[in-house]
Amino acid sequence: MSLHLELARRLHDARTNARPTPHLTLEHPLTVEDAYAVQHELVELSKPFSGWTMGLTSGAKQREVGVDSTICGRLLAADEIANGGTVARAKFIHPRAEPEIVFFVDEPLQPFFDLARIRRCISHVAIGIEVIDSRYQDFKFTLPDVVADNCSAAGYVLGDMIEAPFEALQTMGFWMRRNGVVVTTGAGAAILGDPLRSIHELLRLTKVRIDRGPVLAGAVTGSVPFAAGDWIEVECGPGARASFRAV
Ligand code: OOG
Ligand code: MG
Repeated sequence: MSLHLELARRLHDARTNARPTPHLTLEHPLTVEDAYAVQHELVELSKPFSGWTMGLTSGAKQREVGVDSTICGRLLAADEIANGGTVARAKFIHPRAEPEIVFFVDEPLQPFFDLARIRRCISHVAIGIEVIDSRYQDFKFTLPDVVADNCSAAGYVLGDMIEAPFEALQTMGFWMRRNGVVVTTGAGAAILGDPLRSIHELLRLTKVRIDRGPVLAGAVTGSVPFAAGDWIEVECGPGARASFRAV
């Protein structure tokens, strides 16, 4: 078995059994390229995919985890949580929720596209929530570790459509409530100055054609932990919402 597959199996087991594992670079000096190869093997073990997730596209997130590069991973169909639905806390190790902007791609994006071309391939934008759950002990990792771990992706809610022009996303306010209390706030421009740039970044990182599906642009604010019984809701200026309850 290749080392990449062996490490992917270790992460897959940690995910399936909700039991953390020490981060990989403690034992293996992985490059970022190796890490994407591990991620590839990992997501192949958990197919089908439903889209993409961008990570660490805001300063708030980069500071939270102490890694200052953008990263990308795959959304897994099995990880979707219905908007307004429930998810079992026991599925996760140490889950956290974060507010996301979701771009729906419905015409193929090519790696060389500029922002204007990218915009024409997006049918609509929605608000969303991502559940992140690092498979590593204490949520501690380096850049290659988090890439290998599919960017801590563990769940996502696709929420209401955001009815506003693309330009309005930059100054739009986003907030998240836990049990009705506002716990984080931010503006769309926290994501690379303009959330649409996150798609440009995705194309730069993957260098592949992206046909369709939702792309999470990366959290607008830092993440917050949640426990069984907690109700998490995100909302933005035009009133679009997404929520779930942990049970
Ligand atoms: C990495 C995942 C980051 C985002 O939106 O920035 C991410 C982590 O925080 O564990 O999903
Ligand atoms: Mg995220």
